[in-house]
Formats: sequence, structure tokens, C-alpha cells
Amino acid sequence: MEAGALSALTPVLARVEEDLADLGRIGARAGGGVTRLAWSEEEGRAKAFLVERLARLGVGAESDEAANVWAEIGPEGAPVLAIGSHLDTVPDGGRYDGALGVMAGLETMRLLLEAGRPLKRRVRLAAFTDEEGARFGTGLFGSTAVATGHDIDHLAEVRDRAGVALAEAMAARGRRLEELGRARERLDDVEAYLELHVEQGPRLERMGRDIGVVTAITGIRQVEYTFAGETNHAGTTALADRRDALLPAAETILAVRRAAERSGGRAVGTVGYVAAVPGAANVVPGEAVLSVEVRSPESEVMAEVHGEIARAAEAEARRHGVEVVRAVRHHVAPAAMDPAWRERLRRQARALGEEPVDLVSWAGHDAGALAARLPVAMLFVPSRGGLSHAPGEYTAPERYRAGLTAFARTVAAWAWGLEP
Ligand code: HGY
Ligand code: MN
Ligand code: MN
Repeated sequence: MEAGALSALTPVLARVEEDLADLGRIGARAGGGVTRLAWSEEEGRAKAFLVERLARLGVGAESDEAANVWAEIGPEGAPVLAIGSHLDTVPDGGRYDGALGVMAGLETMRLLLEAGRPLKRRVRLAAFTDEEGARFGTGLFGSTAVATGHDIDHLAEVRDRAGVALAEAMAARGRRLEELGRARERLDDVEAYLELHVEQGPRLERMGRDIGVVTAITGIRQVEYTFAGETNHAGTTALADRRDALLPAAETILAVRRAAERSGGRAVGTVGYVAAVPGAANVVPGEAVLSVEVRSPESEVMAEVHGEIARAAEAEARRHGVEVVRAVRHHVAPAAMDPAWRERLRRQARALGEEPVDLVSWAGHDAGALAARLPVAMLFVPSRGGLSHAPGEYTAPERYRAGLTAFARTVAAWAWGLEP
């Protein structure tokens, strides 16, 4: 009966596709992408959509102090396995990043309820707030709130580029910064966390494989550089008299790429935004701001690369008579995935006749925040062309079928008590 019960658990892709299509209309943009930024009306509507889908199953949902949405099934007081992902997106992002993970959790709950087999343990679905950090630079916001908590004083200073304070944006959705600390109770009875996510890269597709099991999630450290020179007239200021803030900034952008290349594939580095202030064609920029993000699954490599970049920036600033200050905007340590749960996912994948691939995740995920407090594991499904954070992000149902099935059966085996 045990093996039969599991092998009968088969996702209904048509309804997952319908869920994804309906969800994808929330925040839809003309070019096919979606924008659901943190604390926006669109993120709120996406959460309401999830609550409505859960209500169709007769499953109630709650929202915590970080506006994470929670729903659970199974016996009161039993150990809990959390599953989920996020519903926010980057601006004009894709319809699968985060969304597929939450819809996979919803489908898993539906399958467990439809199977009718008594649950020995509880399954708790989470949709975390602001995984992307695209608006306030507060990535993994909701998952960090429940895993380790936030530095409230730091968050009280945070504003988006339009100058809207995070606290204001939260208040508009009925949440208060000072109450965030209580969200940590949500994990008190949770044994582990599993997340299904699109790979957001080309490796699975290039290998012709449908299931990746993540070994580690990269660390991410984002530092904002501000170069301060002297604003002046673009015509009447001789080159020798300039303290052009954009010149050391430009040299630093190239230094980011060089330092990452020198890591030999153990790190990546990105300058995601650059600003020249005041930003007029006939004015020598007196200020330049740029983001420097370094990622590596190895903490010491991430620190080394950032150190190399900082030294280059300081040398170039001196050369141009410009000051430079750095501010850490976001830091997530690398996270190792739990070996036992990785093996459970691999076992269900192999039971399907799939050969799962071990992969490092170069994208950050809510699982990375939760790893500070729980055993966590992730399952990847392929991304078409490796594309993500873009309107063309896509995974065909045939390509996520195996991963979703292995994910659901891993959850079911634990919830039914078929595994210790
Ligand atoms: O930035 C990331 O890696 C994730 O998609 N938030
Ligand atoms: Mn994501
Ligand atoms: Mn993302």
C-alpha cells in the first residue's frame, strides 16, 4: 500500500497551469512580464489569490507580522514540514520565479487532501513577502523575519528610490515594523523546509535533465559605493581641474568584473545600477553611486572578491581626488542544504526514473534565509533557455512535471509517516 499510495500521487498539470496563468495576470505588463514589488498592491493581490485558491480546498490561511501568508493541513500539534516560496517579482520579471514554488505547494496540498489518506504530520504552506528585495533592497524579507528576525533600527531607515519609507509601505498594508519580531514564532514547531524553484539558469536544460537537487545556495553581499568629487561646468572646467566622481566609479565597474574573473568561477560580481549626480549632460558629476554585488557559495571567496574591489575603488578615488564611502545594503551567508532531505528528494526523483543533478544555486532563495534556523532543501526544475528575471521566463509543464511529482511525493512520504 505504501508504495502504491505514493505512486498514485500525481500532480494535475492542467490546474497548475491554470493557477500559473491566473496568478500571472496579477501585475502583468504589456511585454509579457509581471511586476509585483514588495508591499505593492500587486503583491497583495497575489497573496489574496493564493488565499482564495486555498479556500476552494477548505483550507484557511493566516498572515503574520511580515505579511507572509501561511496555511496548513494535518493533525494539530504534529511535527510540521514547511513548503513554499514567494509571490513578489523583480520589475517586469518572470511568471515562474517564486510563483511555481508556491503553486507547487498548493498542488501538493490539493493532492494530499484528495488522496484522503490520514496525515500523520502537518504540512504548512508559506508565501514569503519580498523575497526579491527589488524595491527596498530588503531581499528575503519575509523569510528572514521568521528565521532570524530583522534589525528594526536599520529597517526604520530604509526607503525606496522614490523616497517612500519601508515602514510607510508596510503600514499601507496593515503591518508595523515594531511588531516584526513576533513573526519568529511561526517556525517554532517546524522540522524542515522544502522549496521547489525554477533553476533560473541553463544547466538542467543543457544536460537534458528535469530535476536538480540543490547542494548549497550562494551567499550574496550587496555594497553601495558613493563617490564624492566636485560638481562643475562641463565646458569651462579644464580636465586637470576636475574631480569627476564618475571616473573612479567607471574604473570600479571594470574592477568588479576583473575580480570576479580572477575567482576562477568561484564567484560572480555585478554592478546592477549606476547613478551620476546631478545627471545632466553639461555638468561634471560631483557624485556617483553604484551597486556592487558579489555572490559565492564560499564566504571567504565572497569576502576576498569584495576586498579586491574595495582596494581598487579607493586607489582610483585617490587618483581622481575623489572621496569614496561604502555601505553594505544586503548580506546573506551561503547556505548548505540538508543532506537527509536532499537524499529524500533524490530518492523520489529516482523512483520516477529520473537521474537528479546536484547543483549549486547562484540565485538566492527564501530557503537560504530559513537555513539559519532549519534543515532545508530545494528542488530545481529547468528554465527554458536559462532565462529568468525577464518576461521570457518559462518552464513548460512537461519540464516541471517530474520535479513537481518528486517534490509532492517527498512531502507526502513524510506527512503520511512513511519516512522517519
Ligand atoms: O537575486 C536573487 O538571486 C533572487 O532571485 N532574489
Ligand atoms: Mn525566487
Ligand atoms: Mn528572483
